[in-house]
Amino acid sequence: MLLINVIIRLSIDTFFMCFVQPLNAKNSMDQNSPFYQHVLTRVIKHYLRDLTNFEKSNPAYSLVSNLTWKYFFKSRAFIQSHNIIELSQVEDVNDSEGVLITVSCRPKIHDLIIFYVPNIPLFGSEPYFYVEYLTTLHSLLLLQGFDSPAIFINKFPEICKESPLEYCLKVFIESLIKIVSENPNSKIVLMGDSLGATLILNYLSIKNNVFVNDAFNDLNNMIVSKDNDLNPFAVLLISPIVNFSKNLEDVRCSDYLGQSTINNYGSFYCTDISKEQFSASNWKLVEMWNRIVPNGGMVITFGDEELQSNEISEMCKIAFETNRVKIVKKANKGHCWPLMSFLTEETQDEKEDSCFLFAGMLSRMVLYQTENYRDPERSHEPMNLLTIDDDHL
Ligand SMILES: *[C@@H]1O[C@H](CO)[C@@H](O)[C@H](O)[C@H]1NC(C)=O
Ligand SMILES: *[C@@H]1O[C@H](CO)[C@@H](O)[C@H](O)[C@H]1NC(C)=O
Ligand SMILES: CC(=O)N[C@H]1CO[C@H](CO)[C@@H](O)[C@@H]1O
Repeated sequence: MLLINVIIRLSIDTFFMCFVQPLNAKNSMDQNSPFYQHVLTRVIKHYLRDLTNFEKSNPAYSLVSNLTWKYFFKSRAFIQSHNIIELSQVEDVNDSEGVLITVSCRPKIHDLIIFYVPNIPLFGSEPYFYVEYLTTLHSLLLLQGFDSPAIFINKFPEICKESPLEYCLKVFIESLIKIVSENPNSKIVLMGDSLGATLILNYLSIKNNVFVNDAFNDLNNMIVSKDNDLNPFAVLLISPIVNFSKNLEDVRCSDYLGQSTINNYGSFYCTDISKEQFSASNWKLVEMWNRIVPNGGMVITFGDEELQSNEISEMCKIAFETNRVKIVKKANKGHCWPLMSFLTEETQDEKEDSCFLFAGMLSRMVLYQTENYRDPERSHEPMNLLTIDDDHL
């Protein structure tokens, strides 16, 4: 029923936009994307006003509901005869709550585990949104030479949608401790989008004592009291939100994530938005980033049309000086472009482009550090998936 609502909504919006907004008047982001993307961003923008009201009876709920995405995933996988994803298997896990993607026919010892932190206010409690995208990435990791990669999507309780950073971090750290202690020899990569990416940055700054702050001491004790090394090997961030300062004038931005949504995020996520530890765009010292960026490196990707594009650029310039950060700035794209492209591009190649890119980067960052790859009996050599001629960016 909810799904039908959205479909009706989508078609009404499409109908209106065909009249109200002629194609040649679209902004550069929409001109360079399929029409679907134009429609989807308009619908998301409309519903983001309801952000804190995603009750199950709200039609907007079906946009995020894991039931919707589970159904989409199953039917699309069937239509495509499980093409390339046939080796990846998806299961719900109960002890550290979330969804786990693994390989059915490979050893239980994972050489690589991607710990995915969802965009908490939207999809934190509905992890199925990410399953299709991450399953595609997972199968490409297999082709890139990983022996038994796994991807864990962390599920956050509903209450986290409107909880401060500290509470979300607690959920995150509890799951991370479980994953790390169950897989002591795996290389852990933290990956997240939007507010999830922000949470990862905040986590790394607290873990590495970048700020001295009483409120964080409890969390720090929790991290330190465990024997496990909870520093990830590497990090991959998609469009982190880096500035929570309120801007009262409504900045004009063609992207779906606008200032009012960020104000909204900030009002529950930050106990005090003026404090510098919440907004990574205020972290101006290379010394800070030297502590934050893990040894294996950090990839930061964003679109040049998103609201905080300049702030992320400036932040990246400082982080770049650590020599361990790679920046991927995509032209004519908005907030979380890999996911938006995946949902709306028409050809399979274009949809999966970001998965190819990320799988290639992860293999360059991590593969040589895994034992299986160096072992003559167990190694799977990478296939060269990226060709120089393809224009990936
Ligand atoms: C997880 O919990 C659900 C319902 O509580 C149950 O049906 C399922 O068997 C459990 N899965 C595992 C692996 O324990
Ligand atoms: C953060 O946003 C505020 C309001 O838009 C702006 O005044 C400030 O310069 C921004 N901070 C940085 C570091 O870009
Ligand atoms: C993994 C997960 O969160 N599953 C939930 C998806 O949504 C349905 C309906 O809301 C729940 O019953 C599942 O537990």
